[in-house]
Amino acid sequence: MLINNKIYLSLIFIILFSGCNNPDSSGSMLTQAEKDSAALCIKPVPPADSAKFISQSIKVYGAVNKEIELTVDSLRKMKTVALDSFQVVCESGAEGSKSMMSRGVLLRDILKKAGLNITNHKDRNFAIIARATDNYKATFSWGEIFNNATGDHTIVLYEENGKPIRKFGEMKLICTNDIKTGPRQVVWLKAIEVTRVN
Ligand SMILES: Nc1nc2c(c(=O)[nH]1)N[C@H]1C(S)=C(S)[C@@H](COP(=O)(O)O)O[C@H]1N2
Ligand SMILES: [Mo]
Repeated sequence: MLINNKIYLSLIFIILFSGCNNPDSSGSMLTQAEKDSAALCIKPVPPADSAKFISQSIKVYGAVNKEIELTVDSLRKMKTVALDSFQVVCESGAEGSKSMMSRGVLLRDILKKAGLNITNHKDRNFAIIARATDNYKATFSWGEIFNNATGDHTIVLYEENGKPIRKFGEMKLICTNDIKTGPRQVVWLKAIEVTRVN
């Protein structure tokens, strides 16, 4: 009986811990090349294809009073903010790109222009989703943008190193006070969606 119990316990241990050293125990069958490419922060795009990711305007839509579409030209006409330098750091800790002399418009001012569709004093649970042409996205909340310092640090850029953003343009969104700035940098920005959280 004692031996049987030991065998039984051993079996349970084997079943529970057999997946520990194998990150692919979920059954996915990725090749090494696919794993390497998934680990890259931005998929490398051949120059011939990069043009199709570039967005020339951003739509602001969803729970807003007025849907708007902004271009680099319309951003230039708004109140702009300048940034001396900005370092991208991936969630992994790896250093990404560094840029100097950037210029853009606060996401808060863009949202004010469209106007959040607020119906009463307690109606302030909105998710704000920055969307890119490659389906990359980052999320913000009403509280962060309108009632927290993050609102002063979330910018839609149209200029980097004193020049228009080309390869990853024409506009990108950044949040300079994130701990790791990579995750909420959205290059190839194409839309700002406002969703009321019900
Ligand atoms: N549109 C888009 N934006 C993106 C990504 C992406 O794949 N697509 N990758 C993100 C990740 S994971 C990181 S770390 C940074 C890398 O930015 P960098 O190339 O400027 O260093 O961009 C972020 N923005
Ligand atoms: Mo990343």
